[in-house]
Amino acid sequence: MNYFYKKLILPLFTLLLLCNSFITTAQITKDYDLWLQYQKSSVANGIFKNIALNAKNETDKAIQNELKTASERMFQYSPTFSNSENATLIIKKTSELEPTQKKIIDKANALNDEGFAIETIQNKGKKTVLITAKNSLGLLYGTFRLLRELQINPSKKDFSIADEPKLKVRMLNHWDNLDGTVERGYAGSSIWNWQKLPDFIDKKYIDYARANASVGINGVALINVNSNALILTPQYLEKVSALAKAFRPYGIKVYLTARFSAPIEIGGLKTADPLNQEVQQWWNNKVNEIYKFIPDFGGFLVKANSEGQPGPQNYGRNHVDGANMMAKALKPHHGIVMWRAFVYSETDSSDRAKQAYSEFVPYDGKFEDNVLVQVKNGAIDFQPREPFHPMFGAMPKSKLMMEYQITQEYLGFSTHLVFLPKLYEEVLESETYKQGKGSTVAKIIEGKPNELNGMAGVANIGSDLNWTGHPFGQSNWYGFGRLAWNPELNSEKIAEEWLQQTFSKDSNFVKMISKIMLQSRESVVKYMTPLGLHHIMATNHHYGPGPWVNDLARPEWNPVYYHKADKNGIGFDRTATGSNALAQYSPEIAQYYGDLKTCPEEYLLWFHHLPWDYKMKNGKILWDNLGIKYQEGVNEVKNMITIWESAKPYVDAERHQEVAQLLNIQLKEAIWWKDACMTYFQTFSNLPFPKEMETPKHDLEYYKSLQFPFAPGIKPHW
Ligand code: GCV
Repeated sequence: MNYFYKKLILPLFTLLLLCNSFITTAQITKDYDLWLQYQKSSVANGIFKNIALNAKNETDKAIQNELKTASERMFQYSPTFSNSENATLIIKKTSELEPTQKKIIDKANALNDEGFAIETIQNKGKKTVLITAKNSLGLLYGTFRLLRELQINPSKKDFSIADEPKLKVRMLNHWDNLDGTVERGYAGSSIWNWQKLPDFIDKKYIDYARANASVGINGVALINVNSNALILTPQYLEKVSALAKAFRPYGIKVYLTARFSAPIEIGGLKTADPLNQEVQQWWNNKVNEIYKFIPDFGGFLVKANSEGQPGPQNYGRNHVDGANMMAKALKPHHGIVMWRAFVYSETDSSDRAKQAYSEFVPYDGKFEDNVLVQVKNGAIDFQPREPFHPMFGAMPKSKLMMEYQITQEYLGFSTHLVFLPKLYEEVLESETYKQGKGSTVAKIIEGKPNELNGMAGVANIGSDLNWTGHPFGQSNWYGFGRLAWNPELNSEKIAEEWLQQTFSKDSNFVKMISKIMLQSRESVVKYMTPLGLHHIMATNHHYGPGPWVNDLARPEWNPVYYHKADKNGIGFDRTATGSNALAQYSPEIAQYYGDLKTCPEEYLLWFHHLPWDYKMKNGKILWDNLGIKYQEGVNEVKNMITIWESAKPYVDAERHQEVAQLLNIQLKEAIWWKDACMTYFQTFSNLPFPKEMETPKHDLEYYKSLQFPFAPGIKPHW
């Protein structure tokens, strides 16, 4: 027995254990590697055999490392880096190329500083791929582009690409707190380990930088806009400087959120009044100190006089006074200020959707030229669907940058599969008509040639092994980066290329799964806030439905403020008979949304208050349509589950199972949303549920009784 055990059972058991740990490690790697999987290719490609790259700086070395990893994983050989005449791939700045390459030199030199060209050329009679750019960062972006092309088509040999970013500032805003929690974070805790910094540089920081650079993200605001002045003290600046050093080879600049009251809190001053000379001097000194720690520091991101944060209005001053004070301190160092326009006031009783416009538009043209006014995509707050923010196009003499949310605060946290580039694209493509036809939101934020412009996304990244909580959350990080590089990109293309790099190049798979990704945003709108409903989420944590909430201190914190349901009907009248928020848009848009004949059903209850029996285009009444939409949302999630099931042969078992489990949670929650909202609204409509809708399992009291004091994303209490 002992012999049998030693010779047979033990080795078998060990083998099993090993296999198991191998699977687990492989799984961790796949989840962790994001879209930089560099999957083993079945075709041979010698493109990386002999690379002419003269690595002179840290960015060049980052290029080398990336190519080595990619080549070994995809084609199972290590590249040789030399300047040999037999190069299979040449990576050189335009200034280093022979004049015989004039055509491609001119092509690359015509691009902006971060642009690059990739061309297949004849070199000593042989086909050779050349990546060229004005500087190392352009070469890095060119390398990542080549790697993307090869991940999608490993046998590709002919290239003729020239590309450059349309926006200068392409950044992630982390809402990470110094205690390691993440406001509206659903993927674990913060990835910044402040306690171990500056001495411990986690490999994760480098992989984070690689992922960002691969899609062109070039800036990171490290901590929450609800800021803590401590981040500006030398103790923390030393830590920030270590992160900046780790990110620098990848072209990523570090930005900090600046708490407006910092001169008082950490500076010992009695005031933070922006017109006070001592305060201005304090910021000048502070900025000089920051640049000593971080010579390429990007600048400040500021949330002021918003949701209780301090700001210039505390001293009877305005946003221009506050922003320009910081801008003046940063200007000598080429730093910028991103001043957020997310404001709504407890003393302003007008429609919350109008307040940011009213507060900011009068100051058009008054901001310093290194100030970007950072505007959320819609006027309320990152809802599943909002019309574009009326500030876009309304401040032609100022620079406006876009703020999107990548983390899914109002879109099912990290448990729902929702492909957000579809939402981003819808906003970017919106016509503002502010500067005539064709002045889309994308064109507005692109601004005038060579001027400062940008896009920010509130990160969905955390300490989870897969970074984003949901494997498909990675596509939102990826897609945000791609659109920040080029706001005119198409979301379908983004979905496809992400799937090809992250999961499988199989065309059946890509067709099937890109379809569910592209439909997923509409589904979440249908099962949460159909027909233009908005902000009816539960209080504070925003997890699940709470349309009944009506007892919060400020009126605009209550969902009842937004849906205005009563026995006569539902919806927010923002036409001239109501809040007239429509007047903030161009006359074309005001007319389009204001007229019930043209207003798209998606925005019906955003702009109109309508009776329950209002006849809609399909001949059915509003109440029935509401139920039908909720049900459609639920049905579409069921369909996602079926399609994902049939994708099993194309996806590794672990990630397949992960997504399958999450989709089941999504279905449960979609049903919860439908049932809770329809049961509540029925108390006003007094009408039976439409026959198309599955009957709720519980009564309203049950849905109202559900409490989630420990839902993630809010300040923890123990
Ligand atoms: C960081 C919403 C969120 C807050 C967030 C705020 C903002 O209100 O719920 O968590 O605060 O937006 O964008 O400043």
